[in-house]
Amino acid sequence: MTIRKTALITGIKGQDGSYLAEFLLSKGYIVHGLNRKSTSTDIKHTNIKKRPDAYLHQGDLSDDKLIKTLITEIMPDEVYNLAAQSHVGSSFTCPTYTGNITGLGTARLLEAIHTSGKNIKYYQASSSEMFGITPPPQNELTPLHPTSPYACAKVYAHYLTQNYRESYNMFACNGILFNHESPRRGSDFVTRKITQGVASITAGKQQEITLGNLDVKRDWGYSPEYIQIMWAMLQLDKPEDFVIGTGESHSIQEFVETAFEYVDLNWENYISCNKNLFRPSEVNDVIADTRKATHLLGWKPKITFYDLIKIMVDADMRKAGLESIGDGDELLIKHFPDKWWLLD
Ligand code: F7E
Repeated sequence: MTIRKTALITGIKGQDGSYLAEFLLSKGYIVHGLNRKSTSTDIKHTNIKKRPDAYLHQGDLSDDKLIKTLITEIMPDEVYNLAAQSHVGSSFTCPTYTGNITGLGTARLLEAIHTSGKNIKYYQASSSEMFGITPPPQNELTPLHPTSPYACAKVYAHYLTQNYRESYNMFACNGILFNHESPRRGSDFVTRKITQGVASITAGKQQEITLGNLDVKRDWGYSPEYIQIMWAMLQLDKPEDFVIGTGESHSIQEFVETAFEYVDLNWENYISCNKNLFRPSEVNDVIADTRKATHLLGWKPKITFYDLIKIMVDADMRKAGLESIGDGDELLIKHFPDKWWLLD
């Protein structure tokens, strides 16, 4: 008889958390998820709720007692810490909340795992934002130079994860993930703001999209691919940190141009810029150097920048009550014939 594994996912209602839950359920895991009351993303997590092997717990990483109770009562085999105040722009206006959830929340989890006495494997959602102004390409050895309260909190959590690994021999890994998107991305992140806007403009429900800095560049990949590599890290013989990305960067303007081109519109007629949306300090360019992940985990992303935009625009076209263009859906079927997540 095979013994089923149990996982605890913090941030289960978020983009990555919901995909990861579906992925682990498809692998036969029992999944527990922590989600905060006010999660604002539009994820249909009913597919998780309805599953007999999935359990949702309400609360957040500020609650010491809850975290300890969850760990001691569930005694999971694997913990995926995906919860965070993850909006970089907002972290400038709520730095203490960001520090408490994104930084200290990690300390609460690691300590609860350490004192539980069980060998629980731990995945920490580290971020390319930690590299800040350090020029690309960035890998596991690149110096960190955070440029936002969010990134500072992530740096603390990143080093603490390494510290628990080294001090207590814990199986704890940092996945330094570069931007990864999907139709489940919250609409306050730039990619979804654009694809939702494009669909809404096509449907005649919106006139324009107001954005901030169009010149900055990001290394954007597809979330369902990234959550599988989180799991793969915890299946290794020894815990290590990995940079995960696509290895190429594109500007916000390129994203805008491509998304409008897909629906046959000229972006210049629909985009306005507002300086109030600029951040006090920026990460100008990031490009993942993923040689380590390619070598040890076989990391090779399938979805390109252009595919990602098609997938996201198609999903938002459907949500806006329009026919999707079609390429995006075809790409999903081609690359993921055994797709374990629901069509958004
Ligand atoms: O911004 C610029 C903005 O908010 C991307 C999070 O998942 O990835 C994400 O962080 C860029 C920034 O993502 C708007 O200034 C222009 O340079 O989509 P974003 P992010 O800040 O890169 C990392 C890896 C994480 O770890 C984070 O948790 O786009 N930008 N105009 C805009 N950004 C937003 N949000 N809205 C705009 O109107």
